[in-house]
Amino acid sequence: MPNLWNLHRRLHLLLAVALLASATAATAADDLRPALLLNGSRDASHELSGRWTYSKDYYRTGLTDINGWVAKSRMQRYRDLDVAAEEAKPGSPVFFEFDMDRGPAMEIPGAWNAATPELRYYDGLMWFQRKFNVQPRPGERSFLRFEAVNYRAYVYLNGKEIGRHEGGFTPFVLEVTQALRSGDNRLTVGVDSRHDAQSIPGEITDWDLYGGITRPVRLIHTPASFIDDATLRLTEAGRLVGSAQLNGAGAANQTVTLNIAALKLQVQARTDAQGVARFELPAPAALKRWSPETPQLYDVQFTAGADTLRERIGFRTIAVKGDQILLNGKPVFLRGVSAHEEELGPNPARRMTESAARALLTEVKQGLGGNYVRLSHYPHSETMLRMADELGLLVWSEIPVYWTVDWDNPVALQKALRMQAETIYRDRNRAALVMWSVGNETPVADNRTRFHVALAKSARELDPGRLISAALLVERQGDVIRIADPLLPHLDVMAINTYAGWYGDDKLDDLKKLRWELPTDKPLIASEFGADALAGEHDSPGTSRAQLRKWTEEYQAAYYRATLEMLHRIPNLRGLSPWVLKDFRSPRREHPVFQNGWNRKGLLSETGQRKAAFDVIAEHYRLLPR
Ligand code: GCB
Repeated sequence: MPNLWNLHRRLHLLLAVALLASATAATAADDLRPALLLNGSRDASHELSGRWTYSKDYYRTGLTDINGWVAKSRMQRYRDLDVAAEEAKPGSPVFFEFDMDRGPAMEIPGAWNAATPELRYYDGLMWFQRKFNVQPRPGERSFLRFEAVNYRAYVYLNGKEIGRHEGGFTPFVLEVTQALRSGDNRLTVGVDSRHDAQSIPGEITDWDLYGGITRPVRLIHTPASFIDDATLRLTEAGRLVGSAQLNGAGAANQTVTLNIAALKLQVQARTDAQGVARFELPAPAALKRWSPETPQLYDVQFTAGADTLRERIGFRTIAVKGDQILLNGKPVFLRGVSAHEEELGPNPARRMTESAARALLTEVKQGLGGNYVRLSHYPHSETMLRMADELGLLVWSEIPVYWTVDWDNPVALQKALRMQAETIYRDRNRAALVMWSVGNETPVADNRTRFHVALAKSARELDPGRLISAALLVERQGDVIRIADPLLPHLDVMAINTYAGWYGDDKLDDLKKLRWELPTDKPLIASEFGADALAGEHDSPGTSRAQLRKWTEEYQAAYYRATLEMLHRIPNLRGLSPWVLKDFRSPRREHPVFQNGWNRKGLLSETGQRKAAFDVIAEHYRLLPR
């Protein structure tokens, strides 16, 4: 028999290589820009927060029937109909196995996992419905902007499908001008939280599932032609460079006015055939640069015809020179901490309100005396980024290319590239954001390196003003630790995660012996190091370091003292982000006494109680030379 299997494999491989080539080619193209952004604040926008009804759909029968056929009409949760009224009709032949109007309700935005105990570990498809009443004005266009739906979204308005999105942490915009009714409207969203081998992230992480509509949903009205997005940044050469993208039939050959009232700056530019107006001008002498010490933001206004887009933008430069990170031309040491997107409290729902973001970042800024936060392991909410801008905290941001991804799969690469582009277009006006990370702890291999290199290249192309990093795995031989990673030449800043003294057999006293033999031609950040402690769990006073027990606050504090001492022997160490600010939910963590579903490496407990290690870090940052 001919070796059909081999032939099949070879064809498959050829196809994969071809697809990979086309996916990588796409990195160079403008087509990574989402078709619609609707960034910035706008007057004509309504938040659709509040109570949404929901219906679980574990077998996905509202989406497809067996064999992938279209779902049975009695299962289609998105139908635009009053089920109760239909059922009340005498002799009606129809019957339904759902009723979105009479279903239970939960607060949106917010993950379902925190809504009821029954939904704590629900992982699958869930339908949501929100009714609203609007009177759109003639001639205007209408859009729905979702800040985040985890992980896949199927959106229907008044019974019509209007779009889909994959990726749990980035915004998407759908035009609803045609589907919207004057008066009552029925918005239905199917949310599928399930991950698979091709999703980003994959199936296993170390954080909560947090399915649902986790960030705000807005209905936005615009004139027929409008400013979809605008950006402005300070270059190293001291110039303000930016652009505005118009959308609509009248987008070409339009005047766009850029105005910064506080700087008495007003300039105009005309859009090209694609609706893009470009600005470049010397920065005014009066411009005050943004920094953690002086987080100066300006009200920047872009106007085109009847439309105005407002942004709060800070101006600063960030660069690497030799083994230094330079902020506004001066060396900076990043005194930080890593954080998940999870609010303080006993039952977080990843509902990052302004006050929740302020509470967390104030602990970083005031509590720890920090100037930096690693927002891990996925793009955090827009609220968080704006809060970092306002409070003055430098930010590392990353997409969840974490542990393991289907490296050889061009579709997975394309997803990651899109996700990264969606994040860059969303956040490129945030002065706080200085660094994109292209991966976290991914085992070195050719296919994985190719994947990361494609991400690094794309980030540089889309956003030339920021630094590129990745949290790398290290190699250990005896007491010597090295990085042997071909990704290094593609990074501006190296970053390493280390848990010696927590995972593995090292005692805290052993950390003294460890030798870090790392390249010294670039800055290095210790992007993670940490140990678990249950707040309130103590060793008896006077216990020697060698006798401390894991899980106690004393062990965690001693771990940090020993690790900080070790890390400061690395000559090009330029930043620290211990793992992690706060205890966070993780289904991986089920020690029945100390964890119960929580990763306990927080410097704070889940409710915000400071552990002894918090003071160790705060004291360390206070003593570091500025
Ligand atoms: C890591 C991961 C992080 C985990 C952490 C831990 O290396 O990057 O996501 O939560 O270790 O607690 O083990």
